[in-house]
Amino acid sequence: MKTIIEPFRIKSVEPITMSTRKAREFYLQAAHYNPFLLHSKDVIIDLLTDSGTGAMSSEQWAGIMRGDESYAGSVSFQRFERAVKDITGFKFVIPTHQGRAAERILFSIMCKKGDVIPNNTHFDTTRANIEFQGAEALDLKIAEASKPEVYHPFKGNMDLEKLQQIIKERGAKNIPIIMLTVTNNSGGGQPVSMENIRQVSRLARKYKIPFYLDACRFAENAYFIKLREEGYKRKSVKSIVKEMFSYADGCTMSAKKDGIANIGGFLCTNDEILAGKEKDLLILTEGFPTYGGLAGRDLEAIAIGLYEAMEDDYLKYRITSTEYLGKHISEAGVPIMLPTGGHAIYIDGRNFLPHIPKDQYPGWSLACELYLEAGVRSVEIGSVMFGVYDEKKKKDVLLPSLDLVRLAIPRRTYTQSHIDYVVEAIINVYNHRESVKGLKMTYQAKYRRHFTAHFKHL
Ligand code: P61
Repeated sequence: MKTIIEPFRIKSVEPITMSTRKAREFYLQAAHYNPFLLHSKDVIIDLLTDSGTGAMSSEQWAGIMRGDESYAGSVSFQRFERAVKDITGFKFVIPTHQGRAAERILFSIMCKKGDVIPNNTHFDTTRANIEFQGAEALDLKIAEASKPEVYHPFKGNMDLEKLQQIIKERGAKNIPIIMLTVTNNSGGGQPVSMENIRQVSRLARKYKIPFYLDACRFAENAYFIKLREEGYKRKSVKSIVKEMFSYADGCTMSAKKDGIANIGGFLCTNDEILAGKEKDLLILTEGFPTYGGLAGRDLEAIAIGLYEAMEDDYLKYRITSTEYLGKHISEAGVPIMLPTGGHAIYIDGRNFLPHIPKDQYPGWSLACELYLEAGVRSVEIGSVMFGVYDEKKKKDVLLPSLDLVRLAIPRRTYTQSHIDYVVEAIINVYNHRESVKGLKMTYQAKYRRHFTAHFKHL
């Protein structure tokens, strides 16, 4: 059969409230043209994030009922720990309420002012937690990753020459950790090859620098290795995952992604002394080491979700459905980051709306228009999110090189017809793109302005 179907039946449904364009014009105006400020009930298809928005399976819901809520020594923790150890092979497992809590604990202990931490591309919470310690977060992606139109099977790879150079320039003693984000979220959900993981690990070991994976989308990364890397076609995803983790000394994880849970995360290490320090800090802010800020029921859902995320049929459907969206819009002429990644499609906003100058936020304008057209919520990753505003000059003085619009696909949540609806919406907007207007920012907060900024149409 050529048709790839969702490998599940639907047992419980969550209604979507349909709306008219006129109603959406009212909602968006009330939200000051900021999709983050919309009420979720006013959104038809929500592609803001794939984080914590997945649908749990009947097995996970059964696990929720089994959750042992004991303060200490919970059976649910034992199940969770067993699953994480089995999948990753790490010796010590520390539960956290989500990924950034794992990052905060790790970096508070491992890094100090003046240190540098290389990654393919740091995710924004990772960068923020490193910078909070006074250290430097350095992105060392390969050159192809900055060219949306260029095909490369593993655009998430780290540039090994640059890594070697940084180690020489800065000295291994000032590099407390080397990280790889799998898949590379900021670069479009692009995978990292096993060969690259192996090489980065080899360099890290040579200089005795601990090597960590930001493992949020480990299963999707493993599936790309199976599809695209020589020698892995016949291997199971579970064995590929095991090999990926075997090259690392630890990992941070947001279980809201490939844990297919609504909340949760963890931090792993093979270093007993480090694990002890991490547990001490965990107790201070997250909770006792057998729950780490989570309920026993969450630990159960994660323990089950981590295995479900590695199932072949699920991954085939997941990666194909993301690719399907990318293929259909790019065939209609819509400029996107290629090849399509695991969890999201990134539209090149500046190329989509070339008549809108950079300082009128073409990516943000496109995200707004997509909402008005069909109630589809996406997120701008560009000038509003990363632009640098000068208080004195009263304008943005630094804008990023791309204005991307991310359509992140929640796991097991939407069906083929939902994706077809999104394709139609994007193509409709593309067909009337000349009429889309730019925006002026009328209010911005000092930090992380995209979450609360206000805009008006020009
Ligand atoms: C996302 F706009 N990602 O992609 P936590 N590492 C990586 C992530 O993708 C990630 C985290 C660590 C989100 C959620 C998100 O400003 C934002 O469990 C590769 O969210 O703490 C999260 O994991 C952090 C979106 C987070 C944002 C912060 O949509």
